[in-house]
Amino acid sequence: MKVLILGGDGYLGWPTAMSLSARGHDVWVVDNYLRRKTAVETASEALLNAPLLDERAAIFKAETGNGIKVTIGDLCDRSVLDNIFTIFKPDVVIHYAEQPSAPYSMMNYETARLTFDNNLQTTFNVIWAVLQHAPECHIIKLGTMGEYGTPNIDIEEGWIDIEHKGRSGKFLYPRAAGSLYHTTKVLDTDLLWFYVRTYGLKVSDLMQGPVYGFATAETDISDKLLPHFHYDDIFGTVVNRFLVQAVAGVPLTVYGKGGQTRGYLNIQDTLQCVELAMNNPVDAGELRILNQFTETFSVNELAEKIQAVGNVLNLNVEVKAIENPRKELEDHYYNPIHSGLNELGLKPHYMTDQVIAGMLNKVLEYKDRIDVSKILPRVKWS
Ligand code: USQ
Repeated sequence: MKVLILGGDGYLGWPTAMSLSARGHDVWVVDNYLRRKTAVETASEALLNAPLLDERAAIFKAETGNGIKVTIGDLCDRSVLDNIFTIFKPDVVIHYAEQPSAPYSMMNYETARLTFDNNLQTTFNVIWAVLQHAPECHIIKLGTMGEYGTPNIDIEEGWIDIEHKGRSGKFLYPRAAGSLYHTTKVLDTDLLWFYVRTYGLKVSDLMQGPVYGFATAETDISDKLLPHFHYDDIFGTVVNRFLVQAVAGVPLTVYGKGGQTRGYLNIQDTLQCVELAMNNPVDAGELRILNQFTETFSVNELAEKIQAVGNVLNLNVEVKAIENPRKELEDHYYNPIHSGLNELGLKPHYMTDQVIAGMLNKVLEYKDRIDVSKILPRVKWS
């Protein structure tokens, strides 16, 4: 297939590009290096210095013979997508091109505005590029489990049947996001749903939980092909942060009571899920929503797991609850359904002790690059 990946420099975009290119697809990536720029501006540089896209694509080509086309451009500028769609006419577009950090979106007016403008404008331009140049193209959009929040009822896969005053209907599951970033994903879903039901677009919206890890089949070739790996309070997600904290000798930063429960997945499973969605396209006029995670943990459970494995590796890991910088429930019901991707054939890579040990050992190779001043939370929700 002809696959266009938006946000191809990112934590997930780059591994997806390599994986699909290695499987023989014709892959084109676009990125404007927004993440690299915002990371420098907020003193949140990643653990590993990933080379720029052209260099990574050249290394990948030299090592495997598989090509990845690269365009550096801002998807808020409509002409970037117009030009690529005119030449390439993709069968599928995988849309990761969003500002993905909840804390970044909550820093101040400028970061909130950038998150809002970038995420909505990019999704809007993707919709219009598909409408005007390739209406058969399947849009695979990365959403987030955070769109649903933590309601006191089971979370369905995107849709809910409601009976009301003797009548019934199917509706988008109620959303209650906990940050402006997560709210932009709610707005994306509504925008896509409008264009799906009105113009017959084909969309898969993947509600992803926090992803962890860095190893994929292709990253074994060279460490220069590893994705960005953030451990700072702004772009690092909880598992990756705890791994680095364990190695650095910093007590694991459990926010508040630590009962916050989320659905997690290994980076290898993101690649699988996206490929499964791609190989099983939806019909015209369908918005398919899939909850994308493989297992749920509370923050306390994650801390205990990483502490236990870290101590086997003689890391003397401590865990310390600190004041929660966010506004979120710290003790709540959480039962999200996630059968859709399993039915499509997902074979999960679970967070076993062996997997945790493998990740800790990789971080240990880069221990001297850890800057502990990037670890404690700098952004508060109020
Ligand atoms: N947390 C801690 N300690 C830390 C960091 C986080 O206790 O040092 C807690 C948070 O308070 C939260 C949970 O861990 O309750 C998850 O936080 P996170 O930073 O790992 O994830 P989050 O900000 O929710 O966002 C991440 C990605 C985002 C994705 C989302 C999926 O950055 O792009 O959409 O995970 S989800 O969380 O299911 O919405």
